[in-house]
Amino acid sequence: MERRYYQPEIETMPPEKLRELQSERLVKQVRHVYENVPYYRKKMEEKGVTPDDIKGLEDLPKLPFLSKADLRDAYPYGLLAKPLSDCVRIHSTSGTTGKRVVAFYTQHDIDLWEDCCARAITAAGGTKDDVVQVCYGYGLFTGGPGLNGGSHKVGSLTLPMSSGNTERQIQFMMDLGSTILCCTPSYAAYIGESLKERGYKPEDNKLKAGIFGAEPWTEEMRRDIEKSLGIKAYDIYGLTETSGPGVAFECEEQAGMHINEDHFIAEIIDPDTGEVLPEGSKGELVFTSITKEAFPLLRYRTRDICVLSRKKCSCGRTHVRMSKPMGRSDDMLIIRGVNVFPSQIETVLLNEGYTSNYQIEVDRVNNSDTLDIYVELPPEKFSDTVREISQKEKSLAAAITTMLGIKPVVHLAAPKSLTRSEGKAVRVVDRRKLV
Ligand code: DLL
Repeated sequence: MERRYYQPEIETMPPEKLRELQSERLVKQVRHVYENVPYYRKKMEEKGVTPDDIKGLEDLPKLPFLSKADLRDAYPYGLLAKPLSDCVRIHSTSGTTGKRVVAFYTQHDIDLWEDCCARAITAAGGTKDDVVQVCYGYGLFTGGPGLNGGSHKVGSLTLPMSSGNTERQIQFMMDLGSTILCCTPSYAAYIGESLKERGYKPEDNKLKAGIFGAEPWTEEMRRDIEKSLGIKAYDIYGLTETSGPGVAFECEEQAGMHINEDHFIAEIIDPDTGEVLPEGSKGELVFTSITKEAFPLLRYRTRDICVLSRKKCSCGRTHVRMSKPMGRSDDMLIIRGVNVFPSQIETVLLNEGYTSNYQIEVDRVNNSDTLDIYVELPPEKFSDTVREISQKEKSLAAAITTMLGIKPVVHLAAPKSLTRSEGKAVRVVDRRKLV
């Protein structure tokens, strides 16, 4: 098979040289952050570290961690390392209590991020002759803009579809002969089903590959999607805080995602103790971005649990591979591609005059996530008429939709009818088998 690299000299850089490059960039980045981000400087001072203590990769564990809580504390500008006038874009992800995480980009940051996405598209076989249909959401979410930029860099014809309007997705796919599909795996599965319902066979479309991520998906789901669309399906990983999609991507081996190590240093830590774990251990993934200018997070705890492997890959890339995330070390759920914290739902319930007796049930039916919320009526809201109950359900569902951006089905239950737990309350039942 022909070699598919976008930046071959970097993607296949000998490991020792890559380590040297990381060391050099880390030293520079720590100084940049220390000098420009008072919030992080204070954290370093509290740990008794100065930029002079960081001479290379081996000194990384001396630095303090950053977490989502820091991002909320420092919201909106507290972690900015460049003057706002040098920034050209923001992206954002929903936060726990309505406060969002906002990430800033200079033009240089956008450029490097798009390179990462271009590497992913090239690894999936994309060239300037391809037609790349991007149906990740566009807007504050990083999915659409990231893959869009990557596709431009590769020189492919880019269809900036955004998500939804499946009828139109299918029409463009068929009429314009899309060859690469970029969206969440659940949407890919849905498009596959929709094509079948309309009488199309897998060989009727021109697709050859798909680049799917932003939510957990299984090998079984991969096989289903590959079969229903007649393609090879590639995983892609990333998070808003570190730029967006393209932090890591799969090559033709489909055996773990190569982390773009010239831009990100990856560590695996014990989520309870913070101790750095040896290669091959399962733990929380931590990233240090060594090239970002505006929002350069050092030792950022992703809360994603996974394993790293430095085993040689037959694709020729030398960058470390991460496994699919196997879960999270916090309670964040990803439902239909949207990050959801149970506390967001609880906030709405309490604001609307309900109690904290509720249960969230998540399932995946026909490859699409379902969200059901069972809520106890407080005695004063209890009513016997079906109409009144159904009105209350609708208005509560609307309030939750405003908070989360996705629509739940709300089921109101009689006072004291939900099982009380004797220990920790089990608020979330996730029936999806994602790993
Ligand atoms: O989901 C960025 C992205 C867009 C990635 C498009 C891939 C494709 P956030 O909304 O900030 O950013 O969510 C980040 O999503 O910490 C993981 O828990 C989860 N996640 C992202 N990619 C994958 C994946 C985008 N391939 C959070 N498999 C991360 C499993 C994923 N989980």
